Amino acid sequence: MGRILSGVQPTGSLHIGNYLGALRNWVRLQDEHEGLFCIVDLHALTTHPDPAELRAWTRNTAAAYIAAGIDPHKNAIFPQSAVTGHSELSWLLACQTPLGWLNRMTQFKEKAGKKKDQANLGLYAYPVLMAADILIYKATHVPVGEDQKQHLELARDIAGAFNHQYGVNYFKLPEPLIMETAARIMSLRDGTAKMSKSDISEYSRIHLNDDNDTIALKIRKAKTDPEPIGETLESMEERPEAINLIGIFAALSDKPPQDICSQYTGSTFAPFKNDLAQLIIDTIGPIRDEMTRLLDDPVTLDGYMKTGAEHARQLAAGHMEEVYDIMGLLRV
Ligand code: AQP
Repeated sequence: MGRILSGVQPTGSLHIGNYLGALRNWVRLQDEHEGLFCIVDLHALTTHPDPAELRAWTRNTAAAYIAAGIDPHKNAIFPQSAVTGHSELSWLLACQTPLGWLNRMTQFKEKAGKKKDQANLGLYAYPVLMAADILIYKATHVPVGEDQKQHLELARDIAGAFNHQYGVNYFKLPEPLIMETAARIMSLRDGTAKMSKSDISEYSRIHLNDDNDTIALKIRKAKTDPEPIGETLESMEERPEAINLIGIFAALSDKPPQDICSQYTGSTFAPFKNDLAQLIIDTIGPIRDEMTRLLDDPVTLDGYMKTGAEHARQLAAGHMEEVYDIMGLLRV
């Protein structure tokens, strides 16, 4: 049985992009893998969250994992910062990582934008911490979306550099699990931009805790064009917003996008949007209700995270001792 590691940043309320691109796929993987699902609060610090909000979003993210179907009795669900080894290993791995490798990371370039000199070191070193997240548990597989592929590649390179530097075969290279069912969901306001927690427009995304009226309103307001739905996806190539809505419909109904296109060919967006809103409500509604139930009982929710953290700490501690030993750090 392989061991998988993945996480989401507690930087806001999770959206259907996080659900369709990550959470839903983790749920599908949990039967055949040992799962470690962290709430990556250390990564979130790169965005300087308000402390009270960070705590609240951490609980909210844990509740979303469980409500989406990740079984806390079978998988470890925990805040990344609860296992101090993540930060420790990150430093040890940073010392094996040439700057040139980090300079190639496109996500840093995108997130830092033109103000590169003002970006913090944490944002730059983000992929090293991600490598530590994976390697500290010797995870065999990492479910990744398109956007994280480059970071996983770097984690493999760092593991290889460590092995080479110390003449060991300690870290096995983690394999990407490219999920066929993982969908990349774009903003409801701009079909060329990823749906994101940090987008300033609330109307760009559907949160997992949106109520039914809000979901219906956001879908009604989602940007489209006056043209009817085309016969094929290719015929709609220049219409990213239309393609995105069809993609969301397809992902939620577990069908190929072309099937949805064929089903609605010639239709205007109004009836399509009604059906899409209903489909989202049917999927998200039960998750939202379960999240509310979990958040109303923080003692139980924190208890799940405590148990998850204890298991993760145990795994991590053994590996850290081995790493310290390999590197010649004297343990007194
Ligand atoms: N729009 C998306 N479509 C598909 N998958 C997505 N993911 C995020 N957005 C989409 C997947 O969710 C996981 C965790 O993401 P994250 O929150 O740790 O970081 P992110 O990718 O930066 O997500 P956001 O929403 O854009 O957050 P902010 O705005 O805080 O940066 C990943 O597996 C990711 O692929």
